Amino acid sequence: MQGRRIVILTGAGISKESGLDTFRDPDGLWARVRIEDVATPEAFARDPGRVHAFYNHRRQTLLEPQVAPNAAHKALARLEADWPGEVLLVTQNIDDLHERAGSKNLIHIHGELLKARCLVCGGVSPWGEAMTRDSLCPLCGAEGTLRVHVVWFGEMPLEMDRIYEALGACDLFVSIGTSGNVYPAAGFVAEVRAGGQAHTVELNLEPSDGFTAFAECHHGPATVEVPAFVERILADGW
Ligand code: BJW
Repeated sequence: MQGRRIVILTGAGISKESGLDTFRDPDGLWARVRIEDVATPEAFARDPGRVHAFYNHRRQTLLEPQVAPNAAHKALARLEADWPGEVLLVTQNIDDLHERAGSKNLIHIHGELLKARCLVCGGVSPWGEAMTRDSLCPLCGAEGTLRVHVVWFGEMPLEMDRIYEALGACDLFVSIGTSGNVYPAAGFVAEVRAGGQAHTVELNLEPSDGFTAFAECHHGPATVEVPAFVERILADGW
């Protein structure tokens, strides 16, 4: 197993047991707010106050003391530390629970809740407080030009070249806690399979929309399935 490369994709389901909402479960965020009102560039242009309020609330929740990495986040950090090859973690999540668990080789394909981006200078800065229409850019000083550093529908996800390169070269692809509704992430398993070499695994509470594309599936809570899977991979490979 020396040198074999692993790519892991995570979604909102991995952070559910840490106290953060998913999107498309019956109690998820999209059951309470409309995507068109909070998660598109058009929504932000129309009503920035509403979009700021949506992300301010989620940032406040993320920073509550009881929200912490769970056993699944920690198992993936252990995999990266102990695996004798590259492990790339690609998360759709904008929370920082993978970093807090100790993951280092990590791409936030949909951005980060604890960062702000300035629409004037383009700079990205750490941001841990409420954002308003009057907030000042810490880098250029402009007023009212900040937005949360996340990727909305219709925008280009981040670091796609690096991700597709890793997908094309990996030996194992594991998808965890994602419903498989949102592209391009939902298409990663097909990309890997087109290469023909890698083993593909889904770990999710229930079968995702694209579960038939995976060679192996385990359905149950992430805090159970992910540590068990990591244990097995570190002991026996796949
Ligand atoms: C558990 C669990 C537990 C629960 N244990 N599991 C038509 C066809 C194809 C594509 C398109 C199309 N029309 C438009 C598009 C493109 C569009 C898209 O995909 N739309 C679809 C709705 C069809 N995509 C885009 O616009 C993207 N950009 C783009 O495509 O650019 C062009 C491009 C071209 C070529 C190459 C590359 C790019 C941008 C998408 C941006 C998504 N943004 C959001 C919100 C912003 C961030 C935020 O506010 O947090 O990102 S939407 C939301 O969905 C969020 C998530 O990251 C994303 C994925 O959700 P996720 O993580 O899968 O969560 P859920 O809730 O859906 O699923 C949770 C799962 O966990 C469930 O299965 C549960 O069962 C499970 N679960 N508890 C384990 N305890």
